[in-house]
Amino acid sequence: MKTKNLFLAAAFIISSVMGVQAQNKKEIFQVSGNCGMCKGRIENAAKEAGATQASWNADSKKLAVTYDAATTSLSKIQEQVALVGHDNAGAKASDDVYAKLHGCCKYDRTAAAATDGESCCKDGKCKDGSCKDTSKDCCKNGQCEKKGKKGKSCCANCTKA
Ligand SMILES: [Cu+2]
Repeated sequence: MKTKNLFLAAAFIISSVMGVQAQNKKEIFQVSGNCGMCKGRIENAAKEAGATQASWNADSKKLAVTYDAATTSLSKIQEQVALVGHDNAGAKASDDVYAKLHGCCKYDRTAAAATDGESCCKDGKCKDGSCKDTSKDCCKNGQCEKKGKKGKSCCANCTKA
């Protein structure tokens, strides 16, 4: 009896360890959008593509996803998010789908273009003239951020270069 219990305990521990190793990956990437409706749409699309967790932040425009790399991939998630109308770091929505988005969801595509690394940042700094607020001189993931202050991107105020 004791041996059996020990065996069960060992089996349980081994299976939990293997469970943790179910190739769970966490990624954060940029997704264009505006409002709560966008949030629901983006997160649903990510889950439809196999993400176990998806959380989009309307301020930072960042989508955090958790997924099992054995069943889906980052690009699958990004393509699904684009399929429902939201440009993102890995895929671009078609003009048709974008045109059908609710009025409040029609994010500024020119501003989104300005948040990519090339148009907004150069050598880790905001390009001259690309950001109105030149005190925000750090670039991270293609977005300008104020030095030492995490979060809010000043790319929202970017003027197209
Ligand atoms: Cu919206």
